[in-house]
Amino acid sequence: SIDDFVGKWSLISSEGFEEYMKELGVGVALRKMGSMAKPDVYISKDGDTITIKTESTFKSSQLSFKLGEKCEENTLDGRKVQTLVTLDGNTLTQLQQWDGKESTITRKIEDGKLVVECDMNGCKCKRVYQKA
Ligand code: DKA
Repeated sequence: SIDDFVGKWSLISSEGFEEYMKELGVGVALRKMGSMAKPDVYISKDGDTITIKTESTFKSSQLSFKLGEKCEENTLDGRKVQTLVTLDGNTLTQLQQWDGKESTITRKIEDGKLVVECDMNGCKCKRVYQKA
């Protein structure tokens, strides 16, 4: 359930993030900072509203949404996207759409860790967070 995701999470590993950011169209300076950042992700729930807050030393972002309801998201790299988050089984899927493009971010709990997988045009990255 969504309750499994609630908590503070710290990044412990990251694979392919640089390539994913490149595919998103993120510029070189921001990619450099993005690659070095070790963000903390706070996931909380208030009624049926879920909030995912990402905090790093260089940039932070916050997204609040209800499952199955489209909302507008301002991403860390400055995209303004339409976002739809759904929960299928134990996988939280975030679909971002903008300018005729799309990217998905899935999150699941595996062995007590938060596993985040991002995909843009088949360019995938995997980031693992542990409970802080
Ligand atoms: C994560 O939560 C992945 C978040 C993806 C952010 C994409 C843009 C970052 C640009 C600095 O670990």
